[in-house]
Amino acid sequence: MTKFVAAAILAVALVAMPVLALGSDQCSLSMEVSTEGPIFNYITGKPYTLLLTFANQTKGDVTIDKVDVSCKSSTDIKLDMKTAVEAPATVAAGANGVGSYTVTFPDGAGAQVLTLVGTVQYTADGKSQSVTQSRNLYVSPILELTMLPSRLILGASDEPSRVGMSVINHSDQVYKSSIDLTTSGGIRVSPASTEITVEPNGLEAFMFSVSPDGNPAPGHYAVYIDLGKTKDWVAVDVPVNAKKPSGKISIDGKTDDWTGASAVAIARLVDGSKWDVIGRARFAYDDTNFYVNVEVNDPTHFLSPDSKSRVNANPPSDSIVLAFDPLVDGASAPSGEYRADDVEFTVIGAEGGSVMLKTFANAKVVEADTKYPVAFSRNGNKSIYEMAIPLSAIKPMKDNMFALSILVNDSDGTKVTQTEWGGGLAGKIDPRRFVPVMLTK
Ligand SMILES: [Ca+2]
Ligand SMILES: [Ca+2]
Repeated sequence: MTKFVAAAILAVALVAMPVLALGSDQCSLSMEVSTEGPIFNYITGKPYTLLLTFANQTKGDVTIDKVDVSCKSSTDIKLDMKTAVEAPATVAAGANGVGSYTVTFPDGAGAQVLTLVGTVQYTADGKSQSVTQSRNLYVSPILELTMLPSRLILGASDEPSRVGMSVINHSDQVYKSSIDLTTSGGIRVSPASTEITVEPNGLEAFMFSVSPDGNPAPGHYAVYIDLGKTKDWVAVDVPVNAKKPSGKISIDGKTDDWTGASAVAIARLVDGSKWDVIGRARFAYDDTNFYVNVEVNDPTHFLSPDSKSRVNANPPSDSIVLAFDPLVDGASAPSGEYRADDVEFTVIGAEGGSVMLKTFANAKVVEADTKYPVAFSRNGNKSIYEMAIPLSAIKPMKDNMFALSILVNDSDGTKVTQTEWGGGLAGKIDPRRFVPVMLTK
C-alpha cells in the first residue's frame, strides 16, 4: 500500500509540477489487489481485481512490450488470471497506463502467503527495460479449519481423547454441509459425521472424540477430516505401555527375565505391500532404568574389524540405534530435526564386548561410551540386544512419557539393511515419527 500511495502522490506531483519531472527518466509500477472492506486475508475460489499501474516519468512516450503477472508460493499454485482491461500499447510522457486482471486463487491454495509479481517490459528512448513490483497476500481457504490438538496421544491422561475443531467461513454465503470423519483403522471417531451451518464470516466450534478400536498396535494413526473443499487430518498415536517387570531384569544377553513385558514387532515393508517381521523389541522400567530388549533375525552376524570409528565403521557392524524424544515435542519441530532434549544411543552388537554409545545429545552429534549396562548374545540365527538406560538420561520426561524410535542396522559385511520401529532415523532425522512410550503404574 505504501509504495502504491507513494507512486500515486508522485504521479499527482508530476502533473501539478511538471518542472519536477525534469531529470527523472524512470518508469514505475504499482500493483493493487481489490479488497472488500477491512479484510485480513484473501480467500480461494473468489475473483479479485488486480490493477497494474505503469507510470511513465520519462520525457518521451514509451512502448509497452510485455506485461506479466506470476505467483510465487510454497506449493507452486496455478493462478487463474483473465485480462479485464488490456494494458495500452504506448504510454505518453508523464501519463499512467493501467491494465486490470481478474485473478482467482485456486482451491488448495490456502492457507499460505503468496507473492504476486508483476513485470512490465517496455521500450523508452529506443532502449528495452523492465520494471517489477510485488505484493504478499495471505490466502485462506473459504472454510478455514483449526484443530486442537493437532496430535493426540491415546490414553495419555484420564480424560477422554477429544479434539476441538473450529470452522471459519470466509465467504459471504451461509455454508451448510457436513463434516465427515474417517480413520486409518485401529481407532474410532465419534461422531463420524456432523451437519454444520456456518454464517458468512462466522465461526463454529465442534468437538469429536477418538478411542481405540479393539486393541491397536502401538504406532501412528490418523483421523481424516473432510469438509468438501477443505480437508485436513489429525495425527493419533497409540503409545506403548511399558510396565514394571515381575522379577529383576539382568543385563546378560539372556531373555528368560522378560516374560510378560510389552512387546512390539519390528517390520519392514517389502514390495510396497507386505510386512516382513525381522524382530521384536520389549520394554520395561523400574525406579532407576528403562530396559530394552531387541531381538533381530540375522543369519549373518557381522562385526567390523575397523575399530577406529565404531559408529561409522567401514564395513559397518551389526548395530541398533535407540532415539528418544523426552518431551514428545517432535511434532512441533517444523524442520523435523532433533531438538535439544533429544538423545540417541547406538549399540554395537559384539558378544562379550558390546558397547552402547551416546551418539546425539544436547543438540549435537557425539560419540561417547555410556558405561550403561548393555549385553549382546547370539542364539541360533538371532541377535539379542539387552540394555538398561538410566531414566535420568532421558529427562526431562513429560507425564512419565517419552517418544522412542528404534533402527536396526543388519550388516553382512558389505551391505546394510535398515529396518525401523517408529521411524525418522533411517533417512532424514524426524522425531515426529517417534512413538510415545508410557511408563504405566
Ligand atoms: Ca536378561
Ligand atoms: Ca547381520
